[in-house]
Amino acid sequence: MGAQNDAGGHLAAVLTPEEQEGQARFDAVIAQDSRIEPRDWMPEGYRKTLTRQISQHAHSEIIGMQPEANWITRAPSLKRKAILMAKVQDEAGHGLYLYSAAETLGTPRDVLNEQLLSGKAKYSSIFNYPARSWADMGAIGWLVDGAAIANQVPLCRASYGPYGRAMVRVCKEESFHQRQGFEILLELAHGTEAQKKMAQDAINRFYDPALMMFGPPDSDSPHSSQSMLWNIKRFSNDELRQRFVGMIAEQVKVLGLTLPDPELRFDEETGKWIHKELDWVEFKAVIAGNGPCNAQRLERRRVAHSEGAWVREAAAAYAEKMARKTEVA
Ligand code: BYC
Repeated sequence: MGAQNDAGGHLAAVLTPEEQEGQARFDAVIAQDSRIEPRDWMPEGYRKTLTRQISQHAHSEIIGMQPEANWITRAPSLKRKAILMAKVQDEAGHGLYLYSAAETLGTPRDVLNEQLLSGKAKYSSIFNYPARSWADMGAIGWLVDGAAIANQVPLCRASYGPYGRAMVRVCKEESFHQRQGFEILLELAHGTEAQKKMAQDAINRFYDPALMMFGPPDSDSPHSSQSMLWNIKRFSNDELRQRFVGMIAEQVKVLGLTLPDPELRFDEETGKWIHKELDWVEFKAVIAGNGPCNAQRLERRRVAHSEGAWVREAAAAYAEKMARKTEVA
């Protein structure tokens, strides 16, 4: 690809004939709402956007293991402990599918990992809030995994094949996660007064951060419109946020608890749910690295990575040995 000045004097990319052919094929695949695969030609912007989104998503799964892993040893029963361990392991698995999907776009996993450890890469804002009580395991499952499902089900139809396919399995597992979170809250809500209070307190603290998971308002979302044209995102951040609010507004009634949102209502005229204004200054601070737990989460990840060095070395040595064996044979 070369570059030349366009009519406005800006530097515009000039495509070679092969790239023009690739672009035409790419446009046709997107117009047919079909899938782009790793071997296909794709515009650099598409590759970059997907690498960014998928790797941020992978990092979120890996960092997202921490708030819950901290509660494994404090789970109130053996059954709860086994369920929580399985959930945290699922999240590790999601991270692996997603790093694999991101790698098919050409950036190796150790580069992506380095971006996370150096603090350069983003991961979901939600994981920079502390998990203070057992009820938070319920609120995380119900609200955080619930928001994740609302966001990720449309991603199963993302135009990039490896991402869409990874999302199918992730969503199935997230559904189980949400149900277990809801069930924790249900049990607490029907327990003692203190347990009910603990469940309500967890919902009060996680409601706003869970709504922020959908990203900034549409008016302040630089990537949304292009990602929607490329059939990566199917709905805007605000659209998914209000849908999610509608779901939990009904579910919270079953719990006999409330959402901390006096403005919450269904607007008959627009057919949309209206929720309170969120604190976007706080959101920006959290994604810039200044949330309550950002430093702690990254430090824990760095320690875990360095403690796992021997596993990577052993795996690399084994792979090398096997490769030599094949050469000799
Ligand atoms: N937190 O133009 P926008 C899980 C960034 S894990 C942090 O709207 P986009 C789970 C955004 O990256 C759930 N950063 O961007 C795991 C961009 O920054 P850059 C994770 C955020 O990409 C364990 C800038 O703000 N889910 O489920 O079109 C236990 C402008 O935003 C956030 C995913 O990753 C945020 N909340 O839309 C339990 C889903 N929001 O790159 C559960 C896949 C925005 O320009 N990702 N930013 O520096 C997506 O669907 C989209 O990337 C987003 C944002 C909707 C998140």
